[in-house]
Amino acid sequence: MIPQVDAFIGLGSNLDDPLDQVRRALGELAALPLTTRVGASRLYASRPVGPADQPDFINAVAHLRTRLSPLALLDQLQALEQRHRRIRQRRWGPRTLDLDLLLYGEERVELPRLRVPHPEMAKRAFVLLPLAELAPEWRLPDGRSVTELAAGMNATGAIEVLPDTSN
Ligand code: A4P
Ligand code: MG
Repeated sequence: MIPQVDAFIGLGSNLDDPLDQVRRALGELAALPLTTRVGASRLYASRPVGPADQPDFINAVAHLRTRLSPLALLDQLQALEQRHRRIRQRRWGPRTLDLDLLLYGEERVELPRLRVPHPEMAKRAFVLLPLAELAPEWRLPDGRSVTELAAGMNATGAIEVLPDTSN
């Protein structure tokens, strides 16, 4: 059996009640097989990266410990996206739920279906800010610190933490 591995998932939504999409998805991640959810960031509202003519996003990051392999975890994430009736349209366009496998332990994966670390993560405030909140001591496989990457983001006005009204 695969030993437990720390995995970080980026959640994003900008359609069909994004707050609800992300909150539900955080619960669904906690229920994945062979997996426990050990943490979740606060929710962040962010301006779209990529095409600007789309609604703002809600983003968050979840910290899992899992015995699923990277591809088995991706299968589970894609099944969850389908359950949220995600309609795939244009690249970087609006979506009801996007689940990205950001980090899987210290592993690198380079497959047609899966690249880990997520190739865009080090450039994206909507990933780095919630990730640094959740796991400030974490490093990418190349040694870069999550906290230092987040501190290097100039995202003033583009992303903000939402007040916690969920519970
Ligand atoms: N894939 C490869 N690596 C991974 C990975 N690490 N995690 C493959 C998840 N999937 C991965 O993804 C296309 C294919 O990537 C999948 O079939 C999977 O096998 P997709 O989710 O179907 O397509 P996409 O999301 O439209 O494209 P992409 O490049 O994944 O977009 P991103 O990077 O997910 O970005 N702005 C804000 N503020 N907040 C956002 O959340 N999100 C995006 C989408 C753009 N702008 C945003 C946000
Ligand atoms: Mg994606």
